Amino acid sequence: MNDMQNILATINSPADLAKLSYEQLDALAAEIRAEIVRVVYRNGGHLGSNLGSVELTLALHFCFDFANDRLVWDVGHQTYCHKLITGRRAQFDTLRRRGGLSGFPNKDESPYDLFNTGHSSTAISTALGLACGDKLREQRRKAVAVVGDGAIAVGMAFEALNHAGALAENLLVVLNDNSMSISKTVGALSAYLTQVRSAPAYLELKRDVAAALDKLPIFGGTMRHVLDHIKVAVRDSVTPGRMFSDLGFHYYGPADGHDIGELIETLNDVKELPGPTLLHVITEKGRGHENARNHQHCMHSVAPEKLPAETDEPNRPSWTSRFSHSLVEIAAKDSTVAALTVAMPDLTSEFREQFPERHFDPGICEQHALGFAAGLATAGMKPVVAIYSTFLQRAYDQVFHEICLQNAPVLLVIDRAGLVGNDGPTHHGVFDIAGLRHLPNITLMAPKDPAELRRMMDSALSWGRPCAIRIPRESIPQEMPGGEPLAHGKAEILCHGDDAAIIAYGAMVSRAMEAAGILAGEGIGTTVVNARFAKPIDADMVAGLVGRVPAVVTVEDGALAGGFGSAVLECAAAQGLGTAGVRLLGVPDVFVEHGTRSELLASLGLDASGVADAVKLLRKERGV
Ligand SMILES: Cc1ncc(C[n+]2csc(CCOP(=O)(O)OP(=O)(O)O)c2C)c(N)n1
Repeated sequence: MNDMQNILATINSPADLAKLSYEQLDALAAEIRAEIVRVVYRNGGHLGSNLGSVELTLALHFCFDFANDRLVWDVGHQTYCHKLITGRRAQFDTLRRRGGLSGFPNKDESPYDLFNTGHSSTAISTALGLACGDKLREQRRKAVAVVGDGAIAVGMAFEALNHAGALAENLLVVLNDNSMSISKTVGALSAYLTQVRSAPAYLELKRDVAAALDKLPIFGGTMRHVLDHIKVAVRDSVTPGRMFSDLGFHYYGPADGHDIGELIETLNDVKELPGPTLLHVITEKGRGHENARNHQHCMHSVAPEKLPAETDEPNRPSWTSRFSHSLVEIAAKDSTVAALTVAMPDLTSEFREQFPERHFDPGICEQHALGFAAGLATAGMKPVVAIYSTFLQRAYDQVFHEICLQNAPVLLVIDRAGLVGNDGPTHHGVFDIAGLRHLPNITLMAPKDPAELRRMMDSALSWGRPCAIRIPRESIPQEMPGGEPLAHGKAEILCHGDDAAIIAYGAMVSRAMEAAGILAGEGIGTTVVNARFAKPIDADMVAGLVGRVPAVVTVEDGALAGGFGSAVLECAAAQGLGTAGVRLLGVPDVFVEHGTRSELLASLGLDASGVADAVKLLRKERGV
C-alpha cells in the first residue's frame, strides 16, 4: 500500500496513469477523494458527484488519450478528479476562489476542457458535434460524453440521443447513474433505470459466453461470429437498456463504476465499436465519505467553511428561505396556489412537505415546467415557479409562447438573480431583466426586503397576469425604511435630497441607502428610489428626477444591456427628458468570473462605496 499523497504527486498528466497497476489506481482514487474532501470543505463546491466519479474519471483517462480524443462532461460539476490529473493539481487549493480554478470545466484552464459548462444535458450534443466535425475534417479521434442519470432525462439530451441514433456516428455516451440528481432522480426514465440496474449486466453475459466459447479451440472463431448474432437476439430479449438499443445505440452495462479493473476492461471493449454506444455505469454519490454518502442530497454541494474574518455576510436568513416561508403561508390560505421547482428541491421543500398534492418537481426540465405551469394556470390554478435565473434562460420561449402570449397568470420567482459568487459565469443570474423586459404582458419586480417580497407575491397572485419577482443569492438586508402599499408599476421614494438621485432595483436598494449615507457625510443630499418595478417602469418617478436632479444613477444587479437602467433611459427619452445627467451601474458586457458575491459586486462598483463614488464622479462631470 502506498503512503497517502504518494501517487497523486506523481500524476502530472493523464499519461502518467499508464504506468499504474489496478491496485495503484485504487490507491490513487483514495488519495484523490481525500484531496477533494479537504479542498471542498474549505472552499465549498460539489462534493457527492465528485466523490462518486473518481474511478470513472481515472478509467476514462487510462483508456483514452484526451489530448487527442474528446471528453465532454455534462454539467461539469464532477470534474475535480479530472482537474487533479490534467495538470492542475498545484492550483487545486484555489478551487472556486477569485482568480483560482473554476468549479466547472474551463477552456482557459486546460486543453482537456473543451467547453465552459455548468448547465445540464448539453454534453451529448456537443460531443456528437465534435465527432461529426472531426470526421468531416478527417481527424481520427474518439468522442466521449459523460452524463448523469438526472441530466440524461432532459429534453436536450434526448434530442441529442435521437440525432446520434440517426447519424450513427462513432460516439460513446457514458451514463453515470447514481440514481440521484440533486435529490432522488424523478420521473419515468428514472424508474426505468432502476429496473435496468437490477437486471443482469449485459456485458457480464457477453463476457461469460465469450470466455466459454474461447475455450472451444476448433469452433471458437466461428462461434464468435455466431455470438454476434446471438448478441442481437440477446439484446432484444433480455438486454437491460433496450430503450437505448431501440434508439440506435449499442448498450453495455450496467458496470460497477467503482471497480477500476472492470471499468478499464469494459471501456477497452467498447471504445473501438463503430456507431453510437452507451455504457451504463453505476456509481454511488458521496462514495468513500460517510457524511456525503449518508446525506446525498445536502452534500451534493457544500458551502465553504468560513473563518470569522472571511465571512461575507452576517448570519441572517437567506432570501430563498423567506420566499419559501411566504409561499407556504400564502398557500395555506389559498388552495389554488401550486408550487413548482425544477430539480432544485430546496426552493420549495417546505411547500412540498405541507401540500404535496399541489407540489411538482418534474426534474431538470425548465421548458416543460413552464409549459406545465401555463396549463395549471389555464385550468384555474395559481402556479408559482421557483427557478434560478440562470436556468430560466433555458425556457425563454416558454415564457414568451406559453405564458406571456396567453397572458397566463404564472408567477416566476427568480432565485439567485444577480451575481451568485463562486459558481461563476455559468451560474450568474444577470440576464433575466433584459431577457424578459421586452415580452408584452409580463410584470417584473424586485423587492428591497422580505416584507416587500411578501407584498409582491400577494399582489402578483391577485393580478391574474404573468409576473416575475427576482431575489438575490444573499442574506436578507437589515430592516429597510419605507413599506408603502404596493401599486402596480409604482416606485417608492425612500429618502429625499436635491443634489443627486439613486434609482435602485431589488438587492441594490440596501446598497443605495448605504451610499446615500456616505454621500450625506460629504454634504451631498441624495434621493433614493426603491424602483420595485423594472416593468412597467414608473414614468412619473422618472419625470420627477431625470433632468431635474443634477446627477441620477441607476443601480442594478444585472446586465446593463437592455436591463433596468435601459428601461429608465427609454422612459426618459419617451418623455423628452434630457438624459445627460444619468449614469447606469450594473454588469457590463462581459462574462463575470467566479469569486465571492461581495468581491464581485465591489469589483464592478456595485457595493455602497462604488455607488457613492459613481455619484460623486457624475456630479464632477456635470460641474456641480
Ligand atoms: C439547466 C440546469 N438546471 C439545473 C441545474 C442544477 N443542477 C446541477 S447538477 C444537477 C443534478 C444533475 O444530476 P445528474 O446528472 O444525475 O448528476 P449527479 O449530480 O447525480 O452526478 C442539477 C439539477 C443545472 N446545472 N442545469
